[in-house]
Amino acid sequence: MQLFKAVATALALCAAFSAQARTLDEVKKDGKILIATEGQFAPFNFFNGTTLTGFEVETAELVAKKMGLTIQWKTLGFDALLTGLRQDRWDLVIASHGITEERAKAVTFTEPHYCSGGMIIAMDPAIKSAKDLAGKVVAVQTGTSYLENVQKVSSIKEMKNFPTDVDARSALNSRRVDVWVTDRFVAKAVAEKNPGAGFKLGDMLFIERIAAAVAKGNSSLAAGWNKALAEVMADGSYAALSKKYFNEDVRCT
Ligand code: LYS
Repeated sequence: MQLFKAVATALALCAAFSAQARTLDEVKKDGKILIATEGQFAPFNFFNGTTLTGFEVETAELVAKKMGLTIQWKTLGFDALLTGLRQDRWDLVIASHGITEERAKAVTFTEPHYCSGGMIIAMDPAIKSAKDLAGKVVAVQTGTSYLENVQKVSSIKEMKNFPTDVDARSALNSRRVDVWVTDRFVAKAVAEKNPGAGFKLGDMLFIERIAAAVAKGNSSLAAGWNKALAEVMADGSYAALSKKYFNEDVRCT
Protein backbone atom coordinates (compact mmCIF):
# COMPACT_ATOMS: atom_id res chain seq x y z
CA MET A 1 0.00 0.00 0.00
CA GLN A 2 2.75 2.35 1.05
CA LEU A 3 4.70 1.54 -2.13
CA PHE A 4 1.59 1.95 -4.28
CA LYS A 5 1.03 5.38 -2.78
CA ALA A 6 4.60 6.41 -3.42
CA VAL A 7 4.45 5.27 -7.03
CA ALA A 8 1.13 7.04 -7.57
CA THR A 9 2.54 10.24 -6.14
CA ALA A 10 5.63 9.96 -8.33
CA LEU A 11 3.48 9.42 -11.43
CA ALA A 12 1.27 12.39 -10.60
CA LEU A 13 4.35 14.56 -10.15
CA CYS A 14 5.74 13.38 -13.51
CA ALA A 15 2.46 14.24 -15.22
CA ALA A 16 2.43 17.67 -13.63
CA PHE A 17 5.95 18.47 -14.77
CA SER A 18 5.80 16.97 -18.23
CA ALA A 19 2.58 18.71 -19.29
CA GLN A 20 2.96 19.19 -23.01
CA ALA A 21 2.54 22.56 -24.67
CA ARG A 22 -0.52 22.57 -26.92
CA THR A 23 0.29 22.25 -30.61
CA LEU A 24 -1.24 24.50 -33.26
CA ASP A 25 -3.77 21.78 -34.13
CA GLU A 26 -4.81 21.36 -30.51
CA VAL A 27 -5.25 25.09 -30.04
CA LYS A 28 -7.23 25.32 -33.32
CA LYS A 29 -9.49 22.48 -32.28
CA ASP A 30 -10.24 24.35 -29.07
CA GLY A 31 -10.76 27.64 -30.95
CA LYS A 32 -9.24 29.57 -28.04
CA ILE A 33 -5.64 30.57 -27.42
CA LEU A 34 -4.53 31.47 -23.92
CA ILE A 35 -2.20 34.47 -24.08
CA ALA A 36 -0.40 36.06 -21.16
CA THR A 37 0.84 39.64 -20.95
CA GLU A 38 1.79 42.17 -18.28
CA GLY A 39 -0.80 44.91 -18.70
CA GLN A 40 1.47 47.57 -17.16
CA PHE A 41 3.50 48.72 -20.13
CA ALA A 42 1.64 51.45 -22.01
CA PRO A 43 1.32 51.94 -24.93
CA PHE A 44 2.11 48.27 -25.64
CA ASN A 45 -0.04 46.41 -23.10
CA PHE A 46 -2.03 48.23 -20.44
CA PHE A 47 -5.42 48.67 -18.84
CA ASN A 48 -7.73 51.43 -19.93
CA GLY A 49 -10.07 51.27 -16.96
CA THR A 50 -10.78 47.56 -16.81
CA THR A 51 -10.10 46.93 -20.51
CA LEU A 52 -6.80 45.38 -21.53
CA THR A 53 -5.53 47.17 -24.62
CA GLY A 54 -2.41 48.52 -26.33
CA PHE A 55 -0.43 48.06 -29.51
CA GLU A 56 0.60 44.50 -28.68
CA VAL A 57 -2.81 43.49 -27.42
CA GLU A 58 -4.43 44.74 -30.63
CA THR A 59 -1.69 43.17 -32.78
CA ALA A 60 -2.33 39.83 -31.06
CA GLU A 61 -6.07 40.25 -31.72
CA LEU A 62 -5.34 40.74 -35.44
CA VAL A 63 -3.02 37.74 -35.57
CA ALA A 64 -5.39 35.46 -33.63
CA LYS A 65 -8.28 36.42 -35.90
CA LYS A 66 -6.22 35.39 -38.95
CA MET A 67 -5.57 32.08 -37.19
CA GLY A 68 -9.29 31.63 -36.61
CA LEU A 69 -8.85 31.89 -32.84
CA THR A 70 -10.27 33.94 -30.02
CA ILE A 71 -7.93 35.06 -27.26
CA GLN A 72 -8.36 34.39 -23.62
CA TRP A 73 -6.10 36.94 -21.89
CA LYS A 74 -4.22 36.52 -18.66
CA THR A 75 -2.27 39.34 -17.02
CA LEU A 76 0.43 38.98 -14.43
CA GLY A 77 3.84 40.24 -13.32
CA PHE A 78 6.50 40.51 -16.04
CA ASP A 79 8.80 38.16 -14.16
CA ALA A 80 6.38 35.22 -14.24
CA LEU A 81 5.43 35.33 -17.91
CA LEU A 82 8.14 33.23 -19.57
CA THR A 83 8.32 30.79 -16.66
CA GLY A 84 4.61 30.08 -17.13
CA LEU A 85 5.30 28.91 -20.69
CA ARG A 86 7.61 26.24 -19.37
CA GLN A 87 4.87 25.03 -17.05
CA ASP A 88 2.31 25.16 -19.88
CA ARG A 89 0.10 27.57 -18.01
CA TRP A 90 -0.61 29.52 -21.24
CA ASP A 91 0.05 29.04 -24.95
CA LEU A 92 1.84 32.27 -25.79
CA VAL A 93 3.30 35.39 -24.19
CA ILE A 94 3.27 38.82 -25.80
CA ALA A 95 4.74 41.40 -23.43
CA SER A 96 7.47 43.34 -25.22
CA HIS A 97 10.17 40.76 -24.68
CA GLY A 98 13.38 41.54 -26.51
CA ILE A 99 14.90 38.50 -28.19
CA THR A 100 17.98 37.65 -26.13
CA GLU A 101 20.28 34.64 -26.23
CA GLU A 102 19.54 33.89 -22.59
CA ARG A 103 15.75 33.89 -23.02
CA ALA A 104 16.00 31.89 -26.26
CA LYS A 105 17.50 29.05 -24.22
CA ALA A 106 14.25 28.77 -22.27
CA VAL A 107 11.52 29.64 -24.81
CA THR A 108 10.92 29.72 -28.57
CA PHE A 109 10.53 33.22 -29.96
CA THR A 110 8.25 34.01 -32.89
CA GLU A 111 9.16 36.54 -35.59
CA PRO A 112 9.42 40.06 -34.11
CA HIS A 113 6.35 42.33 -34.14
CA TYR A 114 8.33 45.52 -33.53
CA CYS A 115 11.84 46.89 -33.24
CA SER A 116 12.90 49.29 -30.52
CA GLY A 117 15.45 49.64 -27.77
CA GLY A 118 16.31 50.99 -24.35
CA MET A 119 16.46 54.76 -24.02
CA ILE A 120 18.09 57.00 -21.42
CA ILE A 121 15.60 59.36 -19.73
CA ALA A 122 16.58 61.94 -17.12
CA MET A 123 15.43 65.26 -15.65
CA ASP A 124 18.87 66.78 -16.10
CA PRO A 125 19.37 67.62 -19.79
CA ALA A 126 23.12 67.02 -19.36
CA ILE A 127 22.47 63.27 -18.98
CA LYS A 128 22.10 62.02 -22.54
CA SER A 129 24.48 59.22 -23.43
CA ALA A 130 25.97 56.09 -21.85
CA LYS A 131 29.05 58.02 -20.69
CA ASP A 132 26.80 60.49 -18.84
CA LEU A 133 25.60 57.62 -16.64
CA ALA A 134 28.92 57.69 -14.77
CA GLY A 135 28.28 58.15 -11.05
CA LYS A 136 24.52 58.15 -11.52
CA VAL A 137 21.69 56.16 -9.92
CA VAL A 138 19.67 54.38 -12.61
CA ALA A 139 16.15 52.92 -12.32
CA VAL A 140 15.07 49.86 -14.30
CA GLN A 141 12.32 47.26 -14.14
CA THR A 142 13.36 43.86 -12.75
CA GLY A 143 13.82 41.06 -15.28
CA THR A 144 14.16 43.35 -18.29
CA SER A 145 16.75 43.84 -20.99
CA TYR A 146 17.14 47.38 -19.59
CA LEU A 147 18.55 45.90 -16.41
CA GLU A 148 20.87 43.64 -18.36
CA ASN A 149 22.24 46.52 -20.44
CA VAL A 150 22.53 49.04 -17.60
CA GLN A 151 24.52 46.44 -15.68
CA LYS A 152 27.13 46.55 -18.45
CA VAL A 153 27.76 50.26 -17.80
CA SER A 154 30.39 49.80 -15.13
CA SER A 155 30.74 53.51 -14.33
CA ILE A 156 27.25 53.90 -12.82
CA LYS A 157 26.89 54.51 -9.10
CA GLU A 158 23.92 52.24 -8.50
CA MET A 159 21.14 50.43 -10.30
CA LYS A 160 17.76 50.32 -8.60
CA ASN A 161 15.25 47.58 -9.55
CA PHE A 162 11.50 48.09 -9.58
CA PRO A 163 8.70 45.52 -9.99
CA THR A 164 7.08 47.49 -12.82
CA ASP A 165 8.30 50.02 -15.35
CA VAL A 166 5.75 52.49 -13.98
CA ASP A 167 7.48 52.27 -10.57
CA ALA A 168 10.85 52.95 -12.21
CA ARG A 169 9.37 56.01 -13.92
CA SER A 170 7.89 57.28 -10.63
CA ALA A 171 11.32 57.01 -9.04
CA LEU A 172 12.72 59.40 -11.65
CA ASN A 173 9.68 61.65 -11.49
CA SER A 174 10.16 62.09 -7.73
CA ARG A 175 13.93 62.42 -8.21
CA ARG A 176 14.81 59.38 -6.14
CA VAL A 177 17.03 58.34 -9.06
CA ASP A 178 18.92 60.28 -11.75
CA VAL A 179 18.05 58.15 -14.73
CA TRP A 180 15.35 55.81 -15.99
CA VAL A 181 16.02 53.35 -18.81
CA THR A 182 12.98 52.08 -20.68
CA ASP A 183 11.64 51.47 -24.18
CA ARG A 184 12.01 54.44 -26.52
CA PHE A 185 8.29 54.40 -27.47
CA VAL A 186 7.25 54.22 -23.82
CA ALA A 187 9.52 57.19 -23.11
CA LYS A 188 8.14 59.15 -26.06
CA ALA A 189 4.55 58.52 -24.96
CA VAL A 190 5.30 59.52 -21.35
CA ALA A 191 7.06 62.74 -22.43
CA GLU A 192 4.20 63.66 -24.79
CA LYS A 193 1.50 62.96 -22.21
CA ASN A 194 3.29 64.88 -19.42
CA PRO A 195 4.88 67.86 -21.17
CA GLY A 196 5.30 69.74 -17.89
CA ALA A 197 6.98 66.89 -15.99
CA GLY A 198 10.45 67.63 -17.31
CA PHE A 199 11.40 64.23 -18.72
CA LYS A 200 14.38 64.63 -21.09
CA LEU A 201 14.83 61.90 -23.68
CA GLY A 202 18.44 60.96 -24.27
CA ASP A 203 20.18 58.44 -26.52
CA MET A 204 19.32 54.80 -27.10
CA LEU A 205 21.49 52.59 -24.90
CA PHE A 206 20.88 49.51 -27.09
CA ILE A 207 18.46 48.27 -29.73
CA GLU A 208 16.37 45.10 -29.70
CA ARG A 209 13.86 43.04 -31.66
CA ILE A 210 10.64 42.39 -29.77
CA ALA A 211 8.73 39.15 -30.23
CA ALA A 212 6.09 36.90 -28.77
CA ALA A 213 7.19 33.59 -27.25
CA VAL A 214 5.82 30.05 -27.00
CA ALA A 215 7.05 27.06 -25.00
CA LYS A 216 10.50 25.89 -26.04
CA GLY A 217 10.18 23.70 -29.12
CA ASN A 218 6.48 24.42 -29.81
CA SER A 219 7.32 24.99 -33.46
CA SER A 220 3.84 24.36 -34.87
CA LEU A 221 2.29 27.14 -32.78
CA ALA A 222 5.18 29.51 -33.57
CA ALA A 223 4.81 28.75 -37.30
CA GLY A 224 1.05 29.35 -37.19
CA TRP A 225 1.58 32.66 -35.41
CA ASN A 226 4.35 33.70 -37.83
CA LYS A 227 2.22 32.98 -40.89
CA ALA A 228 -0.69 35.04 -39.53
CA LEU A 229 1.65 37.84 -38.41
CA ALA A 230 3.13 38.02 -41.92
CA GLU A 231 -0.41 38.32 -43.28
CA VAL A 232 -1.40 41.23 -41.02
CA MET A 233 1.91 42.90 -41.84
CA ALA A 234 1.10 42.56 -45.56
CA ASP A 235 -2.59 43.50 -45.62
CA GLY A 236 -2.28 46.98 -44.13
CA SER A 237 -3.92 46.20 -40.77
CA TYR A 238 -0.62 46.16 -38.82
CA ALA A 239 0.45 49.39 -40.54
CA ALA A 240 -2.82 51.09 -39.56
CA LEU A 241 -2.47 49.96 -35.95
CA SER A 242 1.14 51.11 -35.78
CA LYS A 243 0.16 54.50 -37.18
CA LYS A 244 -2.65 54.83 -34.63
CA TYR A 245 -0.32 54.20 -31.69
CA PHE A 246 3.00 55.67 -32.83
CA ASN A 247 2.33 57.71 -35.94
CA GLU A 248 4.99 55.59 -37.65
CA ASP A 249 5.56 51.99 -38.67
CA VAL A 250 7.45 50.20 -35.90
CA ARG A 251 8.06 46.88 -37.67
CA CYS A 252 11.65 45.63 -37.94
CA THR A 253 13.14 46.40 -41.32
N1 LYS B 1 11.88 45.11 -23.89
C1 LYS B 1 12.23 44.95 -22.53
C2 LYS B 1 12.72 43.54 -22.31
O1 LYS B 1 12.83 42.82 -23.22
C3 LYS B 1 11.13 45.32 -21.60
C4 LYS B 1 9.92 44.47 -21.61
C5 LYS B 1 8.67 45.02 -21.01
C6 LYS B 1 8.75 45.41 -19.58
N2 LYS B 1 7.51 45.78 -19.00
O2 LYS B 1 13.01 43.16 -21.23
